[in-house]
Amino acid sequence: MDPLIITVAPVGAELAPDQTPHLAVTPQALGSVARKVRDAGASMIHVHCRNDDGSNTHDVARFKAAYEEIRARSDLIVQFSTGGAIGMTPTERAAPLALEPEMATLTCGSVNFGDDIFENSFPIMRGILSEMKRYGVRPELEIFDKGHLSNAYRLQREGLLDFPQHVDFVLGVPGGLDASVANLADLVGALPPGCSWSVAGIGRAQLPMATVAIAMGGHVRVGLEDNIYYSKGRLATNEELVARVARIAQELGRPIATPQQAREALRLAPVAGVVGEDFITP
Ligand code: KMH
Ligand code: ZN
Repeated sequence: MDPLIITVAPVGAELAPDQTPHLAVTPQALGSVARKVRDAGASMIHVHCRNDDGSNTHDVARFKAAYEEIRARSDLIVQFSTGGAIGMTPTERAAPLALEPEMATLTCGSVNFGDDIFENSFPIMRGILSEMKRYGVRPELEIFDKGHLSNAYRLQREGLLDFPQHVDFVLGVPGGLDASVANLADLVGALPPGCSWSVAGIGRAQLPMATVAIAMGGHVRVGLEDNIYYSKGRLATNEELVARVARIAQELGRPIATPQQAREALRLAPVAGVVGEDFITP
């Protein structure tokens, strides 16, 4: 099977600093996480940023500092969030794309999000996609519900998106599609030919979804954005969550992708100044 791409989502926007001591608040802390998860087997990092007080920000200068810290300490594929946090404007959410990260997320539709609504109307999606095109940023399609795939096909018909793409199924958000093997298999079966996919199971669904994806030939996203526990009542670090996925993959005979291998699999251009490293066995 293809080498496993492990994406880490270490920060997110919903986590409060008093929920875990392991939230990377500063760009320096994010750089340190990048190094540790790289050593544990990650090949991509999904980036949200916080202010020093832990509040959410999509400030371009803060993203630039985070990007530089990650790049200085690792060869990970850097993927910015364009989802941001509930309440951010679409313009705010898209602003860091000007830094030309290799990838960024594109959530393919609105979804209930706990008691809130994560708003991704067609005008919002078109606007974010056009900024991605402008800055040469590759999207990762975030699918929280099956209708989001239909929305992606509509964007394709409008000529704004071409396939194949890399797709991330975010399953188990309260308000989105449940994290079940049947739902995951259904979504994978509905993908256009040639798409690669990963799954991000929320909360306690993270580990079973990751394990199933490894066996199915998909890829995996883990990290504190989606789940803060290693086991019931025991808080996790990002590197522990990555290392566990890498160990399970090794037991199942699935090799782990280095960032360079992941770039090749995702057809991303090599990044000037980024030197590939060998995978370090956890
Ligand atoms: N924080 C959520 C509202 C993304 O990063 O693109 C949106 C989110 C998705 O996390
Ligand atoms: Zn995110």
